[in-house]
Amino acid sequence: MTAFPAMKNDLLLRAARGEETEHAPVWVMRQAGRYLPEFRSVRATHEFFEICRTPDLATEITLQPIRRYTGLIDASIIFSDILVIPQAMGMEVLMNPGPHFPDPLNTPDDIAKLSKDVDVDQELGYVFKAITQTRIALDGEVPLIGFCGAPWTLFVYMVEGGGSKTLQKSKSWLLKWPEESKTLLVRIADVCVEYLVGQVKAGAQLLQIFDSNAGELAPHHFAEFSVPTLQRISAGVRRKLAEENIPAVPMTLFAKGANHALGFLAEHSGYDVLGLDWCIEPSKARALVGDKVALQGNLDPNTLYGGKEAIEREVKKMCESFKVRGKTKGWIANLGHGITPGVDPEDLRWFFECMQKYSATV
Ligand code: 1CP
Repeated sequence: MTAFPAMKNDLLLRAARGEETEHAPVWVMRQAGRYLPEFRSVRATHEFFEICRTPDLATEITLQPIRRYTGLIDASIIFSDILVIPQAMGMEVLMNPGPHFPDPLNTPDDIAKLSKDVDVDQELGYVFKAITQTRIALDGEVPLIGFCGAPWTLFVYMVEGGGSKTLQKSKSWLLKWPEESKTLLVRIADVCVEYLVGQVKAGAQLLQIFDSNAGELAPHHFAEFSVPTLQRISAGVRRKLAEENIPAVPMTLFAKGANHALGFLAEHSGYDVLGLDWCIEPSKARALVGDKVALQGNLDPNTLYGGKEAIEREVKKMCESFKVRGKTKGWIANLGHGITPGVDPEDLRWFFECMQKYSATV
């Protein structure tokens, strides 16, 4: 493995291990994205997946929020998308402006169209290259997060052919063809494992799995169809890293809308950090998970449209609810979902400033 610059700020990694920190490390999902004029300016002349596939561009965009918010932001996340896995499995994915699959999986017979034995180094080596380059360019300023989509969330895109409000096709799959659905979910999970291990080898220091569609499932369907592959990923990544004598990295699971499962996930999912959406009180979430895991989240992203006073008030409230006896411990501050394109970057700066102030351990 490449020797990387020494870390100057490891708050994220300490919080992920459940430790007490001077203040909560903070980053936001989709922090390199359309709300930033410098992102839109690169996007004006480059296609979305062209940026993902060009390490110099992916590095540049990953660094944009780190440069803009130097000293206020505690993590970077590699610029890419969860849909690079369906691409690696042989599916065509367009972004115009949302994701579109011209040839989605209509019935289990279509599983045969997916590539067998995906060679992740060949198919996704461009992400590994971007990670290594970015880790060097960061020069130890903040840790670098790698990520992938959870099998259930990717299954939905592959079957629906894009974003969907009802998930009618994917739910029909689960009900009509439960065994074939599980076969597909496992196929996706095994690519996720190889992909995440490759990201760690390339320099990723924490891994996040996005199960953005978890909350679309009834609790018993989440338990039957999503949880087994989430566990397969955490166990598989840990085993493979150990086999190759590579130190483990913390793993975060963001199962949006699955707060009903927090207690179970803390005990049995194999993740170090659980991401929260904004629909649960932080203190309630902490009571459910005990000290088994660190927590990440969870300000409603729309708070950033409420003006400075509201942002300060909501941040203060969130900090009071996350703190345990005045101390910030095992908490990574974030929004409860991705930042949206209309946010004023100066309002995000104010969010970061308020976070440093109100999350400080007293
Ligand atoms: O045209 C553009 O520039 C598209 C906007 C965009 C961006 C900035 C897309 C298309 N993807 C991304 C980057 C991205 N996506 C990151 C980069 C790192 C970061 O800064 O956070 C990450 C982590 C993702 C993850 C992702 N992509 C998720 C999971 C997180 C979430 O928000 O729930 C999902 C569901 C996607 C799919 C996707 N990609 C892009 C869009 C617009 C969508 C969602 C569309 C939909 O289904 O409604």
